[in-house]
Amino acid sequence: MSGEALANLLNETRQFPPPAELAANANVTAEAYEEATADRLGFWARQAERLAWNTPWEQVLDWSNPPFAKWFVGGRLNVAYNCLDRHVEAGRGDKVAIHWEGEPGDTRTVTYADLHKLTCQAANALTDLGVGAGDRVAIYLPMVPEAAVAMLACARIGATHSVVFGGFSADSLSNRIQDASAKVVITADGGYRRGKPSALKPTVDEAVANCPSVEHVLVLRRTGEEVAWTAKDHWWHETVETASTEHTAQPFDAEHPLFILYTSGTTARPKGILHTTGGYLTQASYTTHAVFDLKPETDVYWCTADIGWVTGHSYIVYGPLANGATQVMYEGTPDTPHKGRFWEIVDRYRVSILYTAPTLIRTMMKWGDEIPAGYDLSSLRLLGSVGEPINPEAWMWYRQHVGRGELPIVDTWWQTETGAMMITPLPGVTATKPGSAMSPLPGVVADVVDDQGGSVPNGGGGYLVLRDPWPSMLRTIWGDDDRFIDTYWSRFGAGAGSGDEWIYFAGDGAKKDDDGHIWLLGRVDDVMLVSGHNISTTEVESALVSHPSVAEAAVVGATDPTTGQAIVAFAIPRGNADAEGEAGERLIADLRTHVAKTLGPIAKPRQIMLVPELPKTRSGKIMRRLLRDVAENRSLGDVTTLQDSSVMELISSGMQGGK
Ligand code: 6R9
Repeated sequence: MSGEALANLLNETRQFPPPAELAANANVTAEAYEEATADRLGFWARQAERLAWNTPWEQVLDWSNPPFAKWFVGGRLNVAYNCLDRHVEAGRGDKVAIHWEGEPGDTRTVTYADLHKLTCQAANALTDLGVGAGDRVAIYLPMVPEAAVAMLACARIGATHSVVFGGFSADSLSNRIQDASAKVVITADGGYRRGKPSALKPTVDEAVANCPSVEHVLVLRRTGEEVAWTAKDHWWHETVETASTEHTAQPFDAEHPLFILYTSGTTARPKGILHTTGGYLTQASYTTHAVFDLKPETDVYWCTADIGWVTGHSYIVYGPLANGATQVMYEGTPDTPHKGRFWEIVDRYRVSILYTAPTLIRTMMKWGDEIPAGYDLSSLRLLGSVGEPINPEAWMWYRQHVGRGELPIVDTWWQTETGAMMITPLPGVTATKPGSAMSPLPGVVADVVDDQGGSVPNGGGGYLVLRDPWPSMLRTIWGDDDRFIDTYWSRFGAGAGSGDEWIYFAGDGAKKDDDGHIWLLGRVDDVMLVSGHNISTTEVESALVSHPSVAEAAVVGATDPTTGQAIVAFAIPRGNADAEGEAGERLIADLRTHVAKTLGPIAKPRQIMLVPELPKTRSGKIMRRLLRDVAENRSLGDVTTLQDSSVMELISSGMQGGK
């Protein structure tokens, strides 16, 4: 990264120590770092003891065949037993596992005993349908408790689940079912989105028509809308809810495949990321305990992600349930029926830990400060962020307007591939800096390297890598070991034919500040090369968002005859900003100057467009590739992963209208 561009985020000097009371009672203290440094594998072995094992492991890590890791070799356990039975057996069956709220306002309170019972029934029903250990089951459901039940029932009988986000098309669903040769699909008639029923079953019918591996389809009734029926279909209420509630969980090998999750595929063919049992649950459980400082007796936790993403897997289902947490699950969108819906939910359930995404925080900024101010958010004690780099101004807004100016924020960096959090503050230990994910967790070894794979000094930038295997790492890409090696291990180190060390390439740009803290700079594919300088999209975006009139920004490099690439920015004005007509022109001029002032003249955008929305993936990440197409006057590439396809029409037509 160029010196000029680095200046901005490195100039971010604000720092916030943990609240004294939290630090004094924190689940994890600074000693954890020392312990893990002294004996990394011993540290992870101690975290694995958080779980109930039927057979103890003989070896913590087998790395004799890199990059194929085996953790807790020889150990056996059942994931569903760890998430449900052991809490019920310990007398906590009446504790609320899920406060569920449907989008239309219907609610359910699901205790650990309820969840256990339903999961046993679903496990029996799946077994009756011929599903056994090692079979694959596709799950295509809205955000209802049965989504967690379906996953846990698979885990209980050793079937490998593949959850597909309910917004994906028949084609995407069909490809994923075929890639995994799923035997059963679990779906619903539909779910509620944006104030109306949104059907799922017709998409499944279309997808399954091309999937000979599928023998049965289990259909949950949620909306009550009419559905077409095929010979493969079974109603959930006639199959699961009539099954026996008795089921004894069998232990599986620590390396038994737990789930496949396809990465969103913004660029290439989706990759089926494979996670296994013991290591995955160990790290999901430990990070929930350590990073959220979760106190299962008193906290009410809410992760706003969808179960179709890895965040929903690790931090709605496996991590929180393994810890016996009480959590909120919400079915719908944040602005239905009004823009205060999220804060109303926090208020109603007295949520104490909130885990959400920068895209949502920036959306809330755009909607205006008065909306969260209208609710009682005093139950909150810890805030989390995941999914994209969080711009310092969005971080400050989150702390100020949601966190009363005093709550700690954990900005957690991780990926579908890493399975669980990797780089994040510890809330009782770390003095946080707005915009930085700070440090690798105890037991995790991350670094920033240059083109040659050499570790960069403090103050330098380059590529984020992970140096040692970690328990919840992906084990391979389903059915494609070569692609696994090629994608993640052949850029640096032994996999690239140099050195003995196997180095995992995360695909993200990053830098170390003068204290050695890590700042994420976005996907390396998005880095711009302007007149020979590498400039990160994240830094220019953060500079734009630091302007009081900008809520959200996306920046791309467009081919330019003189500079190689030129910076083209798309900015969403804040709710209160005057951005029409001449005022808009003035704002654009002002923004260009503002970026040049904060980052240096090299980073001044050639062009800035004021737009009402940005193209995002269904998990809320900005799709810069499409904006690059617009900026370079190309026809748009693949838009199937786009959340709202009308956004691109709006942006393209605005673009023709001038600067
Ligand atoms: C958990 C999840 C992974 C990619 C990752 C990075 C971006 C996630 C981030 C972050 C900066 C954070 N990312 N968390 N960037 N700071 N705290 O989102 O998984 O959907 O696989 O995406 O998301 O670019 O490489 P996944």
